[in-house]
Amino acid sequence: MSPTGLLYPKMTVVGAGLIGGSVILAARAHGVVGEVTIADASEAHRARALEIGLADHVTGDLAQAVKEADLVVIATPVLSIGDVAAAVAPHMKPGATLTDVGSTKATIAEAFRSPALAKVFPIPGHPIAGTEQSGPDAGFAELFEGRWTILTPLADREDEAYAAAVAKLSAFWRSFGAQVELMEEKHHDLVLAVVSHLPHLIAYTIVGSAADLENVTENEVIKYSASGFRDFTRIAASDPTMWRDIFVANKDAVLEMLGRFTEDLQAMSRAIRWGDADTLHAHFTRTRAIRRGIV
Ligand code: TYR
Repeated sequence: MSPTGLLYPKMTVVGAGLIGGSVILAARAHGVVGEVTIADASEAHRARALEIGLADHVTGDLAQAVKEADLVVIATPVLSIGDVAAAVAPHMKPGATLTDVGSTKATIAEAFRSPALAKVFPIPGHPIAGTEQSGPDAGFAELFEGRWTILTPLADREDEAYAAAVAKLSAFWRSFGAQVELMEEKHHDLVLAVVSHLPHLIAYTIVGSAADLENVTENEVIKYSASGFRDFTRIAASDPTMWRDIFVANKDAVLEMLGRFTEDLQAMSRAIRWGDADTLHAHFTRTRAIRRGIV
């Protein structure tokens, strides 16, 4: 139990996946929520969530699920978050908080600005945490410990009551070990495009490239993957629907970063072709220093 105390007597999580499940387990473990309801469109997910006792109530009925909630957390793939927000809007209690955990924020902030959400506190959010696993069994209470959660409060809603809702949601994330940062949503999407979306795209691409080779067997790829390939295969095993949605939703920022990356890759290619050892060494020295600044 954390010293924070009960923050939200009733919490509803839409989407019983890795993140939704982890939010529930973490919030329960630290005593910051009371009754927990899960809403999930998948019958299989609902059955499994019930079986493992992930929530007090499990339902497929969104309206019913959010009716009494003090906090609603949308933890579905990015492209469906706006639709879920629109669907729950007329049924939420005035003064309740609505948040999400999506990996992109601009399109979600747009949806959260809907006049239908004027009586609640919509606060887009993104915990920078995860694994390549998915589904109701994938969650664990410690997932957010020592990680960042970025909230992108709506600039046009910054009255006192809204600020208090943001402070409370920040306390919620902090209670189970996350550090919270507030950010403007477009800036968030640009930063995440380079630190998360582009790396995933590279992993998806390189694993595909290796699989397509005619004269290298799949067995060899797997066998020798400790030589750098292994981390790519882990990332490339991430949930396909989740990542499809991220690239559709964050098109502009990803294309901007991909353009820069492609130019830099061309420069590396030139250095290798001309045997420019100094350029290669200088580049690798710089990147090693960056890594050492991180860990
Ligand atoms: N799936 C990533 C990993 O396994 C983690 C992650 C992905 C975190 C997307 C945040 C996010 O938006 O390393």
